[in-house]
Amino acid sequence: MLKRKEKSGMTLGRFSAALGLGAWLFLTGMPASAALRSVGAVLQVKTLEDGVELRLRSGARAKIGFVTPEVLRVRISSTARFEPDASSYALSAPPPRAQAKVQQQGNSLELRSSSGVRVLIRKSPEFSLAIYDAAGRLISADDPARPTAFDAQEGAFETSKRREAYELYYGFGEKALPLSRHQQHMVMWNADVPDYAPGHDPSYQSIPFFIALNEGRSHGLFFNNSWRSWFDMGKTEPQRYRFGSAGGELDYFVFTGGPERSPARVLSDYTALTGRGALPPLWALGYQQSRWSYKTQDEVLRIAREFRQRQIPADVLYLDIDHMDGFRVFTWNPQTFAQPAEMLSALHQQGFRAVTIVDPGIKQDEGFAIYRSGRDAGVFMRNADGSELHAKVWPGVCAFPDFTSAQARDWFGRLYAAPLDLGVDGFWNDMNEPGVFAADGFDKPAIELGPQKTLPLDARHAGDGQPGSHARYHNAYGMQMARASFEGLRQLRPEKRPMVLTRAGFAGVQRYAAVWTGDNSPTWTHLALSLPMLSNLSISGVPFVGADVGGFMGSPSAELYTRWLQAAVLTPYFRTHSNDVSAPREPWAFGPEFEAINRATIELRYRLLPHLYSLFEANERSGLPPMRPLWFAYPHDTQVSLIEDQFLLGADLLVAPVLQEGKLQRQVYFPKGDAWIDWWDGRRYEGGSLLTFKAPLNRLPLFIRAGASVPTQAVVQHTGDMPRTPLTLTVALGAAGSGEVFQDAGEGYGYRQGQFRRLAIRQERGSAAGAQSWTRLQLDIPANAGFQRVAALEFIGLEAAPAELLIDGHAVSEGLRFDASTRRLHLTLPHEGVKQIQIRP
Ligand code: MIG
Repeated sequence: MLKRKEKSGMTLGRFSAALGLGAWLFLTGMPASAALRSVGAVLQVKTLEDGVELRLRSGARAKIGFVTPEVLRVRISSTARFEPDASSYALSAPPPRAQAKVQQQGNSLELRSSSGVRVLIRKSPEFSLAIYDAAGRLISADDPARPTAFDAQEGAFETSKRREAYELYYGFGEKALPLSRHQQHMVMWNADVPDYAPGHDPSYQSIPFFIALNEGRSHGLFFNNSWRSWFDMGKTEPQRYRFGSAGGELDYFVFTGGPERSPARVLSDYTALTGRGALPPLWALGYQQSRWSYKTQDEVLRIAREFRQRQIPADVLYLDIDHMDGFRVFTWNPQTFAQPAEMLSALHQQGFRAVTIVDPGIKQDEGFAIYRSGRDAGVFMRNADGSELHAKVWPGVCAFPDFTSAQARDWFGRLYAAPLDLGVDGFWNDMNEPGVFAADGFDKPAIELGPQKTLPLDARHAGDGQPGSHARYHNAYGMQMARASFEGLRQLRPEKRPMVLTRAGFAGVQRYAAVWTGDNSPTWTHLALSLPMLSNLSISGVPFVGADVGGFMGSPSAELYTRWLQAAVLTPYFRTHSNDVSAPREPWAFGPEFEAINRATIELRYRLLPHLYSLFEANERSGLPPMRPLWFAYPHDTQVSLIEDQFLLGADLLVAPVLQEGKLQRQVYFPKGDAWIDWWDGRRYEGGSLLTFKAPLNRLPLFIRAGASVPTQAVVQHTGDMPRTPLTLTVALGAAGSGEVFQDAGEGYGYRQGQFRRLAIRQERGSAAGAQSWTRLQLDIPANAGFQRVAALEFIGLEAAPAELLIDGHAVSEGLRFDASTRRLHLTLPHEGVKQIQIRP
C-alpha cells in the first residue's frame, strides 16, 4: 500500500485515477504538442536484482533500480530500447547496481534499498513513483496531474514532480540566473552568448543536475540526456516542476543525500557518477593574465617583464587567436610570433607559463597540412548527405573534428605535440559549443543569440559507436573536445597534469577541464552575477571555475576592476581577460593608487595558495568544491538560502566582496552554528548575526571560521618560488576544530604513488566558554620529504598576548610576537617536530 506522509495530503494518482488522458490534457491546458502521450499503466513487472523492469501500456519500458543504497536510477524509453550508459558522455563509468528488495501489493510496487530508502510505484491508471528516505520522509514524487509523456513521432518527452512551495533548486551548471533556480525556466543547449544579459538562457555549458533544498534537507537529480532539454522549476506552475527533452531517453538519477539528506552527500554521490576534477598543476592556481590579444611576442615578453618589475605576482600569460597564422589552429603568425620557442623559454626563465587558444574549427585550406591530414583521416563531421560539413568561424570556412569519435579525438590530441615541443604549458578550448558565424557571405560573427549559431542539427556524429545527429550530441561536443585535449596531453606528457580550459561543457566536464563563464561584461551587474554563476557551477561538480576579471566585453572603470579582482581573488580559476577593443587591463593599468591595491589583492591569493591547493586535492577525493555557496555548508540556516553576494572558500573562509559602485561598506551575514574572525583585525563575530563592515577600496571583507587552521605563506612572485618558501599555519582560535594541509610536487602524478605529505592540526578548547579559555593545538606533521617547511604558527583572534604558551609542555618566551592591531600572535616554530602547543590567555 502507498503510505502517504506528505504534508499536502495529495495522494499519488488521485487526479489520474479520476481523469482519462484526454480530460487531463484538457484540464491542465497543456500547451505542448498534442502528440504527447502518457506512458500509461504498468502492464508487466520483471524483478531485477537492483529493482524492476516494467512494460507500460504505451509500449514504453521502464527500468528503475538502485545504483547505490542512496542513489536511484529511473529510465523510461518510449522505443523500449535502452541506450548504452556511455551515450550521453556524462558518466565516468557504467554505474554500479545495488540490491533492492521488491514487493508487490495490489496496485503498488515497493523497492527498498539496503539502507531503507523506498520507492513506491503506482501501477495504474498511470505509472508514477515516489521516493522516501529511510526515515520515511518524502524525497520526491511524480505529479499525477502530469504523467510522464512521450511524443512517439518526434521523440520529445517530459515528466513532472510535485513541488512544495518553499523548495529551492541550486546547481544547473552555468546559468546567468540568481542563486536559487526555483521558478526559473531553463534550457540546456550550449550556446555562444557574448555579452549575455543576466537572465539570458541558455548558456555555454549544460549541466542538467540540481540539488533541491527543503527545510534543511537536500536531494539531487541528474537528468542524463545530452539532447536539447529544459527544466521548468515551478515557473509555469509553482506546485510542480517539469523537465523534458527533445529526444533520447528519460534517464535520471535521484540522490537522496544519505540519512542526513545533506547537499554535500548529494554532490559527492553525483561526482562519484560523473567524475571529479583532477588536481590541477599548482601553477594553474596562480594569477593568470590574458587579453584578446597580446599581439606580438615582444608585447607578451614586455607584459611578463612588467609583472616582475612591478612585483605583481603572476603565473600564466595567455595567447589568444591572434598568435596564429590566419587563425589556423596550431600555427604561429610568422611575422608577429616568429620565434615562439625563444619567447616561451624567455617566459619560463621568468617563472611564467603560457597557455594558447585552440578552437575546434579547422580552416578548409588545401595548403594547410592539418586540414589535409584530418580530411584524409576522415575525422571531420559530415552533413546529413554525407559531404564534409563546413561552417564559417575566425579562419573562414572550416571543417570540424567529430569529437564524438575516438579516432578523431586521438587525431586531435596528437596535434598538441607541436606546441608542447615548443614549450606551451596549457591550452584553452574556445568556441566549442560549437559557435559559428552567420551563414556564408558574412565575415563577422552573428551577434544574434540563438541555437541557429551552431552546426546543422541533422549533421552526423559517430557517437563512439552510437551514431547520431548533432541534435543529440551538440551538448556533448565541447566537452568531448576538452576530452580530446586532456587525453592527448596525458599521452604526450604522462609526467605532467594537463591544464585545459574550456568554454562549452556538459555534465562531467570536470574530468577534463577548467571552465570559465565566457564573454561577460564590464558592469557591476555582471560582477555580482559572477558569484552565483561560479558557486552554482561548483556545486554542479565543476570545481575549477572562474569569470573573466573586469568583464570581457569592454573596459571597466578602475574601481570596477579593483573590486572585481577582490571578488575573484579567492575564486578557483583567477584570470583577467578582455576583448580586442578594450583598454589595457593589467593590474597596473589604472594608475599607481589602484596598482598598489591590485597588487595587494593578488598577493592575498598567493598567501593562501597552499590552502587553495589543499582544497583542490580534497575535491579530488570528495567531490566537494573549493568554492561553495553558504546554503551548501549551512542548509539548516534559512537566512542563507538566497545569499549570493558572499561565498565560502572551503569550509573555513567566508568572502564578502563589495559588488556595488561607490560602496565603502557592506553587510555581512554570519551563518549560524559557527563564530567568525575578521581576517584583517582579528575581531570575533557570532554566527546568526548580520553586521555592517567598513570596506574601503583596499579592503576585501574576509573572515575565518573559529576553530579553523589554514596554511599560508609569504608572498611569492609565482608558484615556482614556493618550494623554498616556508609555510605558516594560521589558526583561528575560539572553537574546537581541525585543519588539513596537502603538499606535493605541485605537478605530475607522484602523489598518486604516495609522494605527498598531509599535515593535520587539531584545536581543542578548555572548559571556560568564549574566546579566552585555554587552547590546545595538536600538530601532526610527518617527516618532511622535501616539501615546504612549516616554520611558524599564527594565532588569530586573541585579545591580548597570552599569559602563557607551552610547546610540548615547555614554556616559551622567544620567537613570539603579538600584534595588537591584527590580534595575531606569531610563533616561530623551533622545528617541525612540535606535537603540541598550549595557550593560556
Ligand atoms: O568570437 O578568441 O569567449 O574569451 O577572447 C570570439 C577570441 C572568440 C571568445 C572567447 C573569448 C576570446 C575570443 N573568443
